[in-house]
Amino acid sequence: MPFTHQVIDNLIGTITMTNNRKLNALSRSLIDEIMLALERFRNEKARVVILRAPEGSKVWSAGHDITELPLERRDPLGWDDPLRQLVREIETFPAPVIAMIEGGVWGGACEVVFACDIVVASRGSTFAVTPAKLGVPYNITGVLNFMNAASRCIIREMTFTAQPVPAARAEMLGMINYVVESDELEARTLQLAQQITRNAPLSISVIKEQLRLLESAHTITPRMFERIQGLRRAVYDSRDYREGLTAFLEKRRPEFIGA
Ligand code: LCV
Repeated sequence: MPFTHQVIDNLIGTITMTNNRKLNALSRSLIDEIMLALERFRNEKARVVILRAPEGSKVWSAGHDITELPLERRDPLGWDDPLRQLVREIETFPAPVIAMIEGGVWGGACEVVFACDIVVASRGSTFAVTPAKLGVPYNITGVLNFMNAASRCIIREMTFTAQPVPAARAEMLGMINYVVESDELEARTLQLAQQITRNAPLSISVIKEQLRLLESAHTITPRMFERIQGLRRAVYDSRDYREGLTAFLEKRRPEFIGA
Protein backbone atom coordinates (compact mmCIF):
# COMPACT_ATOMS: atom_id res chain seq x y z
CA MET A 1 0.00 0.00 0.00
CA PRO A 2 2.10 2.95 -1.20
CA PHE A 3 -0.15 5.70 0.15
CA THR A 4 -1.14 4.39 3.60
CA HIS A 5 0.15 2.40 6.55
CA GLN A 6 -2.48 0.25 8.24
CA VAL A 7 -2.32 -1.66 11.53
CA ILE A 8 -4.82 -3.17 13.96
CA ASP A 9 -3.85 -3.71 17.60
CA ASN A 10 -6.08 -4.49 20.59
CA LEU A 11 -9.24 -3.80 18.53
CA ILE A 12 -7.91 -0.38 17.45
CA GLY A 13 -7.35 0.06 13.71
CA THR A 14 -4.99 2.83 12.63
CA ILE A 15 -4.72 4.22 9.09
CA THR A 16 -1.80 6.57 8.43
CA MET A 17 -1.95 8.52 5.15
CA THR A 18 1.62 8.59 3.82
CA ASN A 19 1.44 10.31 0.41
CA ASN A 20 3.62 13.15 1.68
CA ARG A 21 4.75 14.22 -1.81
CA LYS A 22 1.20 15.30 -2.66
CA LEU A 23 0.42 16.32 0.93
CA ASN A 24 -2.09 13.47 1.25
CA ALA A 25 -4.30 15.02 -1.44
CA LEU A 26 -7.37 12.80 -1.48
CA SER A 27 -6.79 11.11 -4.82
CA ARG A 28 -8.74 8.11 -6.04
CA SER A 29 -5.76 5.86 -5.22
CA LEU A 30 -5.30 7.17 -1.66
CA ILE A 31 -9.03 6.93 -0.98
CA ASP A 32 -9.17 3.38 -2.38
CA GLU A 33 -6.52 2.36 0.13
CA ILE A 34 -8.34 3.98 3.03
CA MET A 35 -11.59 2.27 1.98
CA LEU A 36 -9.81 -1.12 1.79
CA ALA A 37 -8.38 -0.55 5.26
CA LEU A 38 -11.82 0.28 6.63
CA GLU A 39 -13.22 -2.90 5.04
CA ARG A 40 -10.40 -4.92 6.63
CA PHE A 41 -11.00 -3.35 10.03
CA ARG A 42 -14.75 -3.94 9.69
CA ASN A 43 -14.06 -7.65 9.00
CA GLU A 44 -11.62 -7.83 11.91
CA LYS A 45 -14.21 -6.27 14.24
CA ALA A 46 -12.17 -3.20 15.11
CA ARG A 47 -13.94 -1.26 17.84
CA VAL A 48 -12.43 2.08 16.88
CA VAL A 49 -10.42 3.43 13.95
CA ILE A 50 -7.85 6.23 14.00
CA LEU A 51 -7.24 8.18 10.76
CA ARG A 52 -3.97 10.14 10.85
CA ALA A 53 -0.97 11.52 9.00
CA PRO A 54 2.66 10.84 9.92
CA GLU A 55 4.08 12.50 13.04
CA GLY A 56 5.29 16.02 12.34
CA SER A 57 3.13 16.53 9.23
CA LYS A 58 2.75 20.15 8.15
CA VAL A 59 -0.31 19.18 6.08
CA TRP A 60 -2.71 16.46 7.32
CA SER A 61 -4.42 16.47 3.92
CA ALA A 62 -4.52 19.02 1.11
CA GLY A 63 -8.12 18.01 0.35
CA HIS A 64 -9.58 16.69 -2.89
CA ASP A 65 -6.90 15.94 -5.48
CA ILE A 66 -7.43 19.00 -7.67
CA THR A 67 -5.82 17.28 -10.65
CA GLU A 68 -8.68 14.76 -10.56
CA LEU A 69 -11.48 17.34 -10.63
CA PRO A 70 -13.28 17.60 -14.00
CA LEU A 71 -12.36 20.86 -15.73
CA GLU A 72 -15.85 21.52 -17.10
CA ARG A 73 -19.36 20.36 -17.85
CA ARG A 74 -19.51 17.72 -15.11
CA ASP A 75 -20.46 17.82 -11.43
CA PRO A 76 -17.07 17.83 -9.63
CA LEU A 77 -18.56 16.29 -6.47
CA GLY A 78 -21.14 13.84 -7.72
CA TRP A 79 -22.33 10.72 -5.92
CA ASP A 80 -19.52 8.51 -7.27
CA ASP A 81 -16.73 11.00 -6.54
CA PRO A 82 -14.13 9.21 -4.37
CA LEU A 83 -14.29 11.89 -1.67
CA ARG A 84 -18.05 11.44 -1.43
CA GLN A 85 -17.58 7.67 -1.16
CA LEU A 86 -15.03 8.08 1.63
CA VAL A 87 -17.25 10.44 3.64
CA ARG A 88 -20.14 7.94 3.40
CA GLU A 89 -17.88 5.03 4.37
CA ILE A 90 -16.68 6.83 7.50
CA GLU A 91 -20.20 7.91 8.45
CA THR A 92 -21.55 4.35 8.11
CA PHE A 93 -18.55 2.54 9.56
CA PRO A 94 -19.99 0.50 12.49
CA ALA A 95 -17.49 1.83 15.05
CA PRO A 96 -16.21 5.31 15.96
CA VAL A 97 -13.58 6.85 13.69
CA ILE A 98 -11.21 9.29 15.40
CA ALA A 99 -9.47 11.93 13.27
CA MET A 100 -6.00 12.53 14.73
CA ILE A 101 -4.93 15.82 13.21
CA GLU A 102 -1.48 17.33 12.83
CA GLY A 103 -0.97 20.06 10.23
CA GLY A 104 -3.31 21.79 7.79
CA VAL A 105 -6.67 20.28 6.81
CA TRP A 106 -7.88 21.68 3.48
CA GLY A 107 -11.16 21.64 1.60
CA GLY A 108 -12.83 18.28 1.29
CA ALA A 109 -10.44 16.90 3.93
CA CYS A 110 -12.35 19.10 6.40
CA GLU A 111 -15.51 17.25 5.45
CA VAL A 112 -13.69 13.93 5.93
CA VAL A 113 -12.60 15.11 9.40
CA PHE A 114 -16.10 16.32 10.28
CA ALA A 115 -17.49 12.97 9.09
CA CYS A 116 -15.33 11.36 11.77
CA ASP A 117 -16.86 10.89 15.20
CA ILE A 118 -14.14 12.47 17.34
CA VAL A 119 -11.40 14.94 16.39
CA VAL A 120 -8.15 15.40 18.33
CA ALA A 121 -5.80 18.01 16.90
CA SER A 122 -2.34 19.33 17.68
CA ARG A 123 -2.13 23.00 18.59
CA GLY A 124 -0.61 24.04 15.27
CA SER A 125 -3.33 22.44 13.15
CA THR A 126 -5.72 24.44 11.00
CA PHE A 127 -8.98 23.81 9.11
CA ALA A 128 -9.76 25.57 5.83
CA VAL A 129 -13.03 25.20 3.88
CA THR A 130 -11.94 26.08 0.35
CA PRO A 131 -14.65 25.72 -2.34
CA ALA A 132 -14.84 29.51 -2.78
CA LYS A 133 -11.05 29.71 -3.19
CA LEU A 134 -11.24 27.32 -6.14
CA GLY A 135 -14.62 28.31 -7.54
CA VAL A 136 -16.15 24.93 -6.71
CA PRO A 137 -19.90 24.56 -6.05
CA TYR A 138 -19.81 22.23 -3.08
CA ASN A 139 -22.40 19.43 -3.05
CA ILE A 140 -25.58 19.34 -0.94
CA THR A 141 -24.59 16.59 1.51
CA GLY A 142 -21.23 18.24 2.03
CA VAL A 143 -22.85 21.57 2.86
CA LEU A 144 -25.14 19.76 5.31
CA ASN A 145 -22.10 18.11 6.91
CA PHE A 146 -20.46 21.52 7.32
CA MET A 147 -23.72 22.86 8.82
CA ASN A 148 -23.63 20.04 11.36
CA ALA A 149 -20.02 20.83 12.24
CA ALA A 150 -20.25 24.55 12.91
CA SER A 151 -22.74 27.25 13.79
CA ARG A 152 -24.53 29.37 11.19
CA CYS A 153 -22.19 32.34 11.11
CA ILE A 154 -19.00 30.30 11.58
CA ILE A 155 -19.58 28.02 8.60
CA ARG A 156 -20.40 31.09 6.50
CA GLU A 157 -17.20 32.81 7.57
CA MET A 158 -15.14 29.68 6.88
CA THR A 159 -16.74 29.11 3.48
CA PHE A 160 -16.83 32.71 2.25
CA THR A 161 -13.28 33.61 3.38
CA ALA A 162 -11.70 30.14 2.79
CA GLN A 163 -9.21 31.12 5.50
CA PRO A 164 -7.65 28.45 7.78
CA VAL A 165 -9.17 28.32 11.30
CA PRO A 166 -6.65 27.47 14.04
CA ALA A 167 -7.34 24.33 16.08
CA ALA A 168 -7.75 26.31 19.32
CA ARG A 169 -10.56 28.37 17.78
CA ALA A 170 -12.15 25.22 16.31
CA GLU A 171 -12.09 23.65 19.77
CA MET A 172 -13.55 26.79 21.38
CA LEU A 173 -16.33 26.70 18.78
CA GLY A 174 -17.06 23.04 19.52
CA MET A 175 -16.01 21.90 16.05
CA ILE A 176 -13.38 19.51 17.40
CA ASN A 177 -13.02 17.63 20.71
CA TYR A 178 -9.48 18.39 21.92
CA VAL A 179 -6.43 20.48 21.09
CA VAL A 180 -3.22 19.10 22.62
CA GLU A 181 0.49 19.72 22.28
CA SER A 182 2.02 17.76 19.39
CA ASP A 183 3.96 15.47 21.72
CA GLU A 184 0.70 14.53 23.51
CA LEU A 185 -1.40 13.96 20.38
CA GLU A 186 -0.86 10.23 19.97
CA ALA A 187 -1.26 9.45 23.68
CA ARG A 188 -4.46 11.48 24.02
CA THR A 189 -5.93 9.87 20.90
CA LEU A 190 -5.02 6.37 22.09
CA GLN A 191 -6.53 7.09 25.51
CA LEU A 192 -9.87 7.94 23.89
CA ALA A 193 -9.64 4.90 21.62
CA GLN A 194 -8.95 2.56 24.54
CA GLN A 195 -11.86 4.00 26.52
CA ILE A 196 -14.12 3.24 23.56
CA THR A 197 -12.85 -0.35 23.15
CA ARG A 198 -13.86 -1.06 26.74
CA ASN A 199 -17.50 -0.23 26.07
CA ALA A 200 -20.24 -2.24 24.33
CA PRO A 201 -19.61 -2.21 20.55
CA LEU A 202 -23.20 -3.03 19.57
CA SER A 203 -24.57 -0.16 21.64
CA ILE A 204 -21.96 2.24 20.25
CA SER A 205 -22.64 1.09 16.70
CA VAL A 206 -26.40 1.60 16.90
CA ILE A 207 -26.06 5.00 18.60
CA LYS A 208 -23.60 6.10 15.91
CA GLU A 209 -26.10 5.09 13.20
CA GLN A 210 -28.97 6.81 15.01
CA LEU A 211 -26.94 10.02 15.23
CA ARG A 212 -26.13 9.81 11.51
CA LEU A 213 -29.76 9.26 10.52
CA LEU A 214 -31.08 12.02 12.77
CA GLU A 215 -28.38 14.51 11.71
CA SER A 216 -29.25 13.95 8.06
CA ALA A 217 -33.03 13.98 8.61
CA HIS A 218 -33.79 17.06 6.52
CA THR A 219 -36.83 17.34 4.29
CA ILE A 220 -35.90 18.53 0.81
CA THR A 221 -38.45 18.50 -1.98
CA PRO A 222 -37.65 17.44 -5.56
CA ARG A 223 -38.22 21.09 -6.54
CA MET A 224 -35.62 22.24 -3.95
CA PHE A 225 -33.15 19.56 -5.09
CA GLU A 226 -33.53 20.51 -8.75
CA ARG A 227 -33.12 24.20 -7.94
CA ILE A 228 -29.89 23.52 -6.00
CA GLN A 229 -28.51 21.27 -8.75
CA GLY A 230 -29.34 23.91 -11.36
CA LEU A 231 -27.52 26.58 -9.34
CA ARG A 232 -24.52 24.27 -8.91
CA ARG A 233 -24.46 23.41 -12.62
CA ALA A 234 -24.29 27.10 -13.51
CA VAL A 235 -21.18 27.32 -11.30
CA TYR A 236 -19.32 24.25 -12.52
CA ASP A 237 -20.13 25.30 -16.11
CA SER A 238 -18.74 28.77 -15.44
CA ARG A 239 -15.51 30.36 -16.57
CA ASP A 240 -14.65 31.05 -12.88
CA TYR A 241 -14.75 27.33 -12.07
CA ARG A 242 -12.28 26.60 -14.84
CA GLU A 243 -10.18 29.59 -13.77
CA GLY A 244 -10.01 28.40 -10.15
CA LEU A 245 -8.69 24.97 -11.08
CA THR A 246 -6.40 26.21 -13.85
CA ALA A 247 -4.89 28.88 -11.61
CA PHE A 248 -4.03 26.25 -9.00
CA LEU A 249 -2.47 23.96 -11.60
CA GLU A 250 -0.51 26.92 -13.02
CA LYS A 251 0.51 27.95 -9.48
CA ARG A 252 -0.90 31.47 -9.77
CA ARG A 253 -3.64 33.47 -8.02
CA PRO A 254 -7.04 33.08 -9.75
CA GLU A 255 -8.80 36.11 -11.26
CA PHE A 256 -12.55 35.60 -10.71
CA ILE A 257 -14.99 37.74 -12.75
CA GLY A 258 -18.32 36.34 -11.54
CA ALA A 259 -19.13 34.54 -14.80
C1 LCV B 1 -3.49 17.96 -5.90
C2 LCV B 1 -1.94 19.09 -4.60
C3 LCV B 1 -2.96 19.56 -3.75
C4 LCV B 1 -4.30 19.18 -4.04
N1 LCV B 1 -4.52 18.39 -5.12
O1 LCV B 1 3.18 22.87 -0.95
O2 LCV B 1 -13.46 21.86 -0.77
S1 LCV B 1 -13.29 22.05 -2.20
O3 LCV B 1 -14.54 22.31 -2.87
O4 LCV B 1 -12.31 23.03 -2.48
C5 LCV B 1 -12.66 20.55 -2.83
C6 LCV B 1 -12.85 20.46 -4.30
C7 LCV B 1 -11.24 20.39 -2.41
O5 LCV B 1 -10.95 19.77 -1.42
O6 LCV B 1 -10.33 21.00 -3.21
C8 LCV B 1 -8.93 21.02 -2.75
C9 LCV B 1 -8.81 22.08 -1.67
N2 LCV B 1 -7.39 22.16 -1.23
C10 LCV B 1 -6.70 23.31 -1.25
O7 LCV B 1 -7.20 24.38 -1.64
C11 LCV B 1 -5.23 23.23 -0.83
C12 LCV B 1 -4.35 23.30 -2.08
N3 LCV B 1 -2.93 23.21 -1.70
C13 LCV B 1 -2.31 24.32 -1.18
O8 LCV B 1 -2.87 25.40 -0.97
C14 LCV B 1 -0.86 24.12 -0.83
O9 LCV B 1 -0.38 22.94 -1.48
C15 LCV B 1 -0.66 23.97 0.69
C16 LCV B 1 -0.96 25.33 1.40
C17 LCV B 1 -1.58 22.87 1.24
C18 LCV B 1 0.81 23.57 0.96
O10 LCV B 1 1.64 24.48 0.28
P1 LCV B 1 3.18 24.10 0.06
O11 LCV B 1 3.78 25.29 -0.60
O12 LCV B 1 3.74 23.58 1.32
P2 LCV B 1 2.89 22.92 -2.53
O13 LCV B 1 1.76 23.84 -2.82
O14 LCV B 1 4.15 23.13 -3.27
O15 LCV B 1 2.34 21.44 -2.79
C19 LCV B 1 3.24 20.32 -2.87
C20 LCV B 1 2.75 19.47 -4.01
O16 LCV B 1 1.44 18.96 -3.70
C21 LCV B 1 0.52 19.34 -4.71
C22 LCV B 1 1.09 20.59 -5.33
O17 LCV B 1 0.57 20.77 -6.64
C23 LCV B 1 2.57 20.28 -5.31
O18 LCV B 1 2.81 19.36 -6.37
P3 LCV B 1 4.10 19.61 -7.36
O19 LCV B 1 5.30 19.52 -6.44
O20 LCV B 1 3.99 18.50 -8.37
O21 LCV B 1 3.91 20.99 -7.94
N4 LCV B 1 -0.79 19.59 -4.13
C24 LCV B 1 -1.06 20.33 -3.04
N5 LCV B 1 -2.38 20.35 -2.79
N6 LCV B 1 -5.33 19.54 -3.28
N7 LCV B 1 -2.18 18.29 -5.67
